[in-house]
Amino acid sequence: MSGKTLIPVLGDQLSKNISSVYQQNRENCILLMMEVDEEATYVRHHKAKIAYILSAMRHHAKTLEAQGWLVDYVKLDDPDNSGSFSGEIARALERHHINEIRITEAGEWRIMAMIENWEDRFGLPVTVCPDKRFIATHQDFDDWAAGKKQLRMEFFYREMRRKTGLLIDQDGKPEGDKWNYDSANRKPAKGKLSIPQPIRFQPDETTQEVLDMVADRFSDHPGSLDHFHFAVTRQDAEQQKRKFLDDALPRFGDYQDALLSGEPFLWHSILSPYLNSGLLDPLDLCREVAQRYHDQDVPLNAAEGFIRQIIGWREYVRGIYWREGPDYVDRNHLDAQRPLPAFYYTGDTDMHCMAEAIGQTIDLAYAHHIQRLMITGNFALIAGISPQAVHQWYLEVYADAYEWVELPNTLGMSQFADGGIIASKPYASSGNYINKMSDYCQSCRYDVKQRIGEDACPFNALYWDFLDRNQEKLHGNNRLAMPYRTWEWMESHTRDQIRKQAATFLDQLSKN
Ligand code: FAD
Ligand code: DLZ
Ligand code: SF4
Repeated sequence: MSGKTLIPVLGDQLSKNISSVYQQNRENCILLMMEVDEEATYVRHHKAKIAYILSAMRHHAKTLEAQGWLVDYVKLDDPDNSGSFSGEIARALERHHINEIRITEAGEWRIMAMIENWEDRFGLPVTVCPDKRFIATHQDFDDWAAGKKQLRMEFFYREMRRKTGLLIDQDGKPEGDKWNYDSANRKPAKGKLSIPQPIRFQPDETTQEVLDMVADRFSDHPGSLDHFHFAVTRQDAEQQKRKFLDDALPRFGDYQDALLSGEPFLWHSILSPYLNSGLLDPLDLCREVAQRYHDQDVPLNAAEGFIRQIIGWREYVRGIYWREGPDYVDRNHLDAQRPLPAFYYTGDTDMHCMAEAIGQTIDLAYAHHIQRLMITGNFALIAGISPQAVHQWYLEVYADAYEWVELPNTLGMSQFADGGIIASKPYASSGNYINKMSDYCQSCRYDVKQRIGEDACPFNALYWDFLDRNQEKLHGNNRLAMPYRTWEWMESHTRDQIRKQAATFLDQLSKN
């Protein structure tokens, strides 16, 4: 009797036509879905992130079964569960007569290394299929990058616009004659505004079972389950998508960089967990956004701004992740060594901006881009926290975090630890920027206008101290010429006071 094909379907491969399964014969295949301890604990993922992934996996398995696939589903609390993907493949090979393994490439170097072992370990042919959910293949990205001194997202993005035809007019030019409307995307959210709220989905029986199991098994992991709100099925994710397109997209462009107390979502889509695990398709979503523009439902700065995030940034960071290799994670250009302060897990700090961003992260496993970049990321950067510690935190706490997308954003864009492959200058700022873009400073115990003294906003002294500490590596950066000139123009005793202020704060931070 000839054997079957074993197709492991990983937790972020929940797409309708995942390449490993696409056009396979249902009779000849066994789809293996594995809940394993190793994936939940290689870093201590937020409880809600684990619950989201496991519940989405369970719902997806039911859909696949209803379509006639044979699904072998291993639950986390199965007493024989070996705890790892490789261990579960070994067990599945004992249960079934298998003559080959087929899998879509994984989203992490760690898992790819594991898969590369399988042929030797199991003595079976292993086919690794390319992940077709992205617009650029690895080859496309490498071809684009070849020979370039700088890999700027903007130029890659234009290639992706041309490749997809999104917001390209009949003459092959960008809609509105401009590629990028970023400068029209920087309004602070001030004045009377009606902010749309995403749908909060109530847990069904399957989700409740998972929530109970996660609460029980991962009680020492960060985060709360009390506010669990995720869609866990394709239908619900589609519903959330429509809500975003109708209510938030029209103003997404204007307020993309805004920050507001007590408003975790603003005009963002909250769709990243669904895009990254496969419940939503990125290109379909962008086509719908472009259609809304063509139907004159949304302005060009909104449609372009949104599409840029997906076919630009999202594709670009993936390209960088795979191009830079498995040791990208170890880079530390600025040699930052400080441990992550404990308040990153509690939000217990007097810095109101940090308390807001971290507090909602603990509650919701979500923060929007500017909170990640200009609040928690900016603070870690100017305080000299180890980029590896910062990376681990971001990978743990966000429901959308998988290494291919999280690492380049954290280590590259936010911490400048790759020396400028992604960002042309460090995203470092004083309290001034935060005050301009948010209302946070109005209810903070610190004074954003002060640099020195008990009440001075910590971001101020830390910002200048960061530039001072890293002169050797950053002084030659043209984009920092202005701030360095300002620093040099300051009286020498002012500079000393700033250094002292920063040192006292950092000293205190280490004791927390
Ligand atoms: P929206 O603002 O509505 O944007 C729409 C979509 O665009 C997002 O859903 C996402 O798919 C995509 N997108 C936007 N910005 C980026 C970007 N810089 N890189 C990749 N995709 C982008 N995004 C993740 O998906 N996973 C991560 O682990 C992650 N870690 C990050 C860590 C740091 C330090 C920073 C600065 C950014 C990180 N991002 C990450 C990017 C971005 O912050 C999130 O994609 C976004 O906040 C998700 O919320 P949203 O769906 O409401 O996004
Ligand atoms: C993140 C995660 C978690 C917490 N648990 C599982 C799991 O039990 N089973 C599974 O297939 N996937 C899980 N994942 C997602 C994987 O870590 C992800 O598929 C890999 O990191 C590849 O990107
Ligand atoms: Fe943050 Fe400083 Fe503003 Fe306080 S004053 S909210 S610490 S930027």
